[in-house]
Amino acid sequence: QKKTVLLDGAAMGRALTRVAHEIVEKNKGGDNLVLVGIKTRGVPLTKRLQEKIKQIEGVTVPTGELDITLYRDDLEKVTSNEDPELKATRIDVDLKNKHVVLIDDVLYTGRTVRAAMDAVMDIDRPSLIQLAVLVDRGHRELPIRADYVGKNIPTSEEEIIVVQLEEIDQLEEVSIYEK
Ligand code: 3GP
Ligand code: 5GP
Ligand code: MG
Repeated sequence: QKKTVLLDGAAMGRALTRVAHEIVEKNKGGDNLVLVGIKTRGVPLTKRLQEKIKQIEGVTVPTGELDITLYRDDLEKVTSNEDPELKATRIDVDLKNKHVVLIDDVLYTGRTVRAAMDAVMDIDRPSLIQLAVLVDRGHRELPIRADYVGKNIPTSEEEIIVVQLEEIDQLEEVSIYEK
């Protein structure tokens, strides 16, 4: 198993700072925004973007979280028959007519994001839904793209992107593994 580090902590921080700037630019400030993290690692990423947006705009944008997991937690077979399903939602803020930014660590087939959009639409009708991801690894199976990307990392189906965040993994690093 060969491992290559793609982003260290400093590079990750810079990418997230850029994404925070892009989010406030595209949404003309932070007033209409709600950030929604997809568990697990989308949640700390959401907190970090909230903090950066506060530094840029001086507003604390509301956040929420969604827990969407594969029905079969078989990582080898993500592209198989089963679709991801919603396990839990914690969104205490009003989404009506808001700009909702979904936040996840890795975008792959797009099926998780599709489930996340369904969950958000079930709660209320935002005026806009956008997507921010730390890594886009390609291989979409649905017409879904990210509005904000930390880093595009073209992968083969056999490779795995490992995202490690201080809050969960006591380490800051994005790396790629060849199986
Ligand atoms: P996350 O919950 O922080 O997103 O799916 C459980 C964890 O396994 C995920 O953490 C994700 O980072 C990691 N993972 C690594 N490779 C894959 C993959 O190919 N598919 C899925 N669903 N998760 C993967
Ligand atoms: P999708 O539904 O787009 O296929 O996959 C997105 C979800 O699966 C993300 O929440 C992400 O955590 C996880 N995922 C898919 N591929 C990878 C990968 O290569 N590395 C990591 N860390 N997570 C992945
Ligand atoms: Mg994830």
